[in-house]
Amino acid sequence: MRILHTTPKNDGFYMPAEFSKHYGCILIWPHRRDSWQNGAYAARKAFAQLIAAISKSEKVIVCARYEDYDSAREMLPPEVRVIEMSSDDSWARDVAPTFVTDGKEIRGIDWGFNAWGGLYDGLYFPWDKDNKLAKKMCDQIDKDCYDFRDFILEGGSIHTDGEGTLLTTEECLLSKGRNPEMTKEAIEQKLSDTLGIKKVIWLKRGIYHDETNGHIDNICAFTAPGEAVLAWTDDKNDPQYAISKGCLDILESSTDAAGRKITVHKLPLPKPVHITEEECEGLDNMDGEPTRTAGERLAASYVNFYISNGAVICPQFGDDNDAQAVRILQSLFPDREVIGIYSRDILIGGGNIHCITQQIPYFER
Ligand code: KQY
Repeated sequence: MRILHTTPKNDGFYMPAEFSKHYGCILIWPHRRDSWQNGAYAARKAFAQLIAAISKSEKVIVCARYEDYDSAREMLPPEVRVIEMSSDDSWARDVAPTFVTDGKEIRGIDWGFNAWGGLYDGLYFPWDKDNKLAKKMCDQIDKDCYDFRDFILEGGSIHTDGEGTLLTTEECLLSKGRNPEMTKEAIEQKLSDTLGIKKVIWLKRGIYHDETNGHIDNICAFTAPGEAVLAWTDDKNDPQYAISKGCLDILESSTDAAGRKITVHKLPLPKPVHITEEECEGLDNMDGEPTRTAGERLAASYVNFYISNGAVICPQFGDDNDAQAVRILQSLFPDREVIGIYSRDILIGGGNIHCITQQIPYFER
């Protein structure tokens, strides 16, 4: 594996859309006691269900720590590859490589990772194992790796249409804990050099109370070039209403890199989800860091789905809107089966299905 110090754009590489063909998907077996209840047992069951669904149509690689290897191997289907890899937590979207392609070959990008805000407002310390995972994964799958460790970026903070447009939020990419020395224009230039982006659509904020500083992948996602889903509530008393309305106004007045207007499909939110006392009791304190507080609102959203080659796998919360979310996604992805997975035990960790997956695009060589 080569570590590259050139730019993907100059080398003719760009980030493809998640809905283009994949080679496979990377996940990390959950283990962190302050993220996942009861020694991560419930979360592991939800991860295993998701992994079984993804592995029906693409390869799956699961990273497991030395001490969790047997658990992963026993709970996962035989066709899933389990590799030993250290990590601080289990958010493959944010710590695994972002892949770029020239249409034939793929290469990884190793961004800097600082646990969503470093010492300013990061979510745990230390994060050094997570920060090494992307490069190690490129080595595992024998793909060259671009070194952009001087730029803090998580995969969950960007969505692309594969045709030069990138969606993100100001709340996240302009946050003080990421790249405070960079202007908005300098960040756009970095996204152009690294991902081949020609147009950035900046939404203001992500889902209310999302601890990632408003990752885009919980509020808005491309479903096709020129088409996006947006997390939506009609409840004007919910603080989410003004956030989603602000996003809608920006999306409806934007054009993409190809000059197209964007068709926005509203994806209803579940009713607000709050963590219970009992769930909090299942979380263990680590290194004196606070865990969650009973009654805290969790950032539940159906937008946090994963698009595999054969399916769209969508979070479910036991809410009246679960079926409606599946129906809307099915109408937008007629060639894939939309599968709902009950994911409250993933949500308790602070993210959802998209946050724990990272696609590896298809490659010829
Ligand atoms: O949503 C994500 N991409 C990551 C969430 C991290 C939560 C840590 N508790």
